[in-house]
Parts: sequence; structure tokens; C-alpha cells
Amino acid sequence: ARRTLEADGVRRARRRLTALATVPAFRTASGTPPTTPHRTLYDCRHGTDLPGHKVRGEGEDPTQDASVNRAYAGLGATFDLLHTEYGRSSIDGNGLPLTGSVHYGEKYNNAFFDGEQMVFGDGDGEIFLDFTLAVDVIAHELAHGLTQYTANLVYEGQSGALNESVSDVFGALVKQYSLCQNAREADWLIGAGLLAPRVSGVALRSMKAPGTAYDDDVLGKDPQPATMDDYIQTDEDNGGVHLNSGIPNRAFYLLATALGGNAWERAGHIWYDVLTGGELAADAEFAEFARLTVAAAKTRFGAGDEAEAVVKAWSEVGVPT
Ligand code: ASN
Ligand code: ZN
Repeated sequence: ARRTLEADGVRRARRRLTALATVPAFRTASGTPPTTPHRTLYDCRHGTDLPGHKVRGEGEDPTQDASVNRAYAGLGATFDLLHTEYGRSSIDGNGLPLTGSVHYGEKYNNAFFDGEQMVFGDGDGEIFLDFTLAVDVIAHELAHGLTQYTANLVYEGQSGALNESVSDVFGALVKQYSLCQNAREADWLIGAGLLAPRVSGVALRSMKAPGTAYDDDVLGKDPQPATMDDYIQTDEDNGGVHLNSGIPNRAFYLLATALGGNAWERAGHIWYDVLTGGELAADAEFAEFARLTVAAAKTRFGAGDEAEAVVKAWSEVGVPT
């Protein structure tokens, strides 16, 4: 049987997200949201108690632990894109402190956001390596927090696949932003460098060509569909949220590369506007999200190239607008 990236702990954690509203916001003395991040990193020392032992606070020097420093930098890069490009202070828009824990569990083959913080496993070294190695994976987990505070997409079926896809989109944008890569230079891979050397593959997922990221004896073949024709109906993985996300992922890739330039500028803005605009239902299906991206493109850029390119991108993956 194929290994699944879904972890029971993640599913449990996702169910207690209602507690989020009680997380206190961090404010500056003046009452305005901060323009710099407030990061705290913890080391689980291979246990599963969260958050673990505090190892690096905001503004503190790098530690001896590369996982800690990579997570610290990845959280910073995500804060930076949100703030600089979208004018948002942290994932809640109000300077929420960012917490990450590394070395979670023994050879833990995943990373997740538990409703309050990011958690990163070391990987088992056979299939996956340390999950802090990929900045897009760090940003992916943090973007689950962004979604939680905004559209709050239900983690099931099509809305769950949109939730996953939004995390991949912001993961890719943070990676491109931190590498200064435009849409046509980027590889559009999620988690490149995370697969152990013995695995035949290049990444966890490909937004450009979903279904082609790996093909391996142990891991199986990348199961993601790239169009609605291949949409997967399944009871596993909350209705295939990590599978069907390939469809909106590819729509974003098609839009960003058709427009050219930096993906976080026009394509990213359109997606950000839909996610945060208040019109997207928590249980939205692909078609509703798609329709709202067309409307957002027109609102932000007028009825020109952008809106037309949005319609074309969704149409290529079989989603009506
Ligand atoms: N890394 C996965 C994610 O963020 C964890 C999960 O939900 N299975 O989607
Ligand atoms: Zn995810």
C-alpha cells in the first residue's frame, strides 16, 4: 500500500482549530500591528509534547541547530512576503507571534500546522529528509494559519483541496520571493530537496505538472490529478485534499506563467484577495473559488489581460468560471 502523507495527529489537531480565537494578538505599544515578525522556535528533542524547549527567540543569534535556523528564516520569509506585498501583519493581520517546533517525534515523516503553531519532523531519512529543508514547506504550513484566519476553508473535499492548494500557492510564492525568481524561472515544485536520495522523484508535488513529482517503489507514483477529468473521489485524506489540490495548483501555475513577471504580484494578489476578501464560503467548491478569482482580477486590474488569463487558466483544468 502506498504511504500517505496524512498523519493521525494532524487530523486530530485540525479538529481543535476553534481554540484559535482565544490566541492573544501581539500589538506594539502604539496599538498598530507590528511590521516585523515575532518568532519563537522550540526543539521537541524527538518527543511529541508541544511546543517543546525554547531554543531561539526573535532577534536572537542563530543556534548550532540548522533545523532551528531554517525554520526561523522560513517563518521570517513568509512574514516578509505577507507584509511587504499584501500589507498584512502576520497570519491574523494583527501581528500574531509565529511559533515553530522542530525535531518533532522520532523520524517523523511530516510537517503540520496544529491551529496554533508549525511543527516539523526530521523525516526518517529513508523516504523523507528534515522538513525544514524546504522553505515552501515551511510557508505551506504557515499558510494553513493564514487560511484559518481568513476564508477558513473546511478541510474536506473540494474546499479542503482549495485549503491545501492555497498553502501550496503561498509556499511557492514565498520560495520564489526569497529566491527572486519570476514565474517563468521558477520550478513550481513543492518540497524539492525533501525526498531521500534513494527515492526516485524530485519533490512532494508539482504545481506545473501534478502527478509527476515522484514515481517510486516505496512511495508509489505521485497520485495528483491535473484536471477535473481526473478528479479523485476517495474517503482517504479527507476526501483527497492533498490529491485534488493538483487541479487548482495547476490553474495558479498556468495563470502566473501566462502573465509572466513575479507570481506574487498579479496572480498572487488575485488569490490573496479571494482568500481574504470575505466572499469565499468556508465550504466553497472549485467553481466558486474560480468565479471569485475572475471577479478579484477585474476589481484589482480592470477587465483586461489579467481577468482573461484567469478564465483561461481555470478552463484549461476543466473548472468553469
Ligand atoms: N503536511 C501536511 C499538510 O500541511 C500535513 C497534513 O495535513 N497531512 O497538509
Ligand atoms: Zn497542507
